[in-house]
Amino acid sequence: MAEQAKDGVISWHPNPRVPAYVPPTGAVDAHCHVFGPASLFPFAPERKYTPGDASKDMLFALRDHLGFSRNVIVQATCHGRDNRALVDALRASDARARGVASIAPDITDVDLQELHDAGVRGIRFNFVKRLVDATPRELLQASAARVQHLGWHIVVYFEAADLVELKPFLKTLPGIIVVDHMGRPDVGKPVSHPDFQAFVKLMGDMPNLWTKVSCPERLTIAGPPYKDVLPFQAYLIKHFPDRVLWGTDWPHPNMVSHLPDDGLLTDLIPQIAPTAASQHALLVDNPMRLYWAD
Ligand code: 0GY
Repeated sequence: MAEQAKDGVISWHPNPRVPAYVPPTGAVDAHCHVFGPASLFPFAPERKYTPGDASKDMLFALRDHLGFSRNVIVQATCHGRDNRALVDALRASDARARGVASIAPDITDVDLQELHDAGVRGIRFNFVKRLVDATPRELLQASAARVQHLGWHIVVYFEAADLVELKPFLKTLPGIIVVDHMGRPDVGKPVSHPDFQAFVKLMGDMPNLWTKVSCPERLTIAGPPYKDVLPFQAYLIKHFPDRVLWGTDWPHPNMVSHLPDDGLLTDLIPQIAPTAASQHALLVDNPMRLYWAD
């Protein structure tokens, strides 16, 4: 099994290659995380896994190594609703990182504004059962309502099997909604399969729905270089060029099948976004619109 909640797993490649592909100037890695250090920012008591520390300095060094300019750091479930490690990284980034936080609906306006000032521009709802216990939908809707005045968006992470059940809920959410990792399609079935096409149809029906064409390393059955996932990424980029984001997912929490090489992941970009225009939209225009509009 490629993913499971396990403790102390270091899932990042120790020596990612320098990509041959050079991202456009200003490129954004729009899905990555920081973990700890646990001595300063302890993991949440309710977490389902305890990763190794993955510091902001390591993340920023990887950004430079891969040829990116900016990061979007996404709150992971192991830190629960304690966004201190995220805020610490954002404040140290010299405005080159923005964040997606996890909040409780009763967060104060002062705390929300503090997150905004640090660079948070969205909140994340996680529905993956191995990662979190369920939160009542009314509380999520209340959280969504709390962040509208700040112009934030909502990131959702779910398994493909849960799309049908989640669809009515997604339609109640205000503003832009970003679906992590293409809604986690089963890449053992073709792009034309009704399951993936149901996600495509939802993208067509909801002009406020975006997605991250990320995580081939999680979705693959074949393994690197992830040839079985590329058609899904390419399809979404082709059909929704102005509503797609790309990210490394460093430090790849819960990956146990192999250590993903972030240089390889970067080198796959021209295979999923074959033109300079589509690469620029994916890596610069779209994330800048969502995270650096101000
Ligand atoms: C990801 C994927 C995973 C972890 C989390 O919040 C999290 O803990 O999202 C995963 O295990 O699939 O996007 O980082």
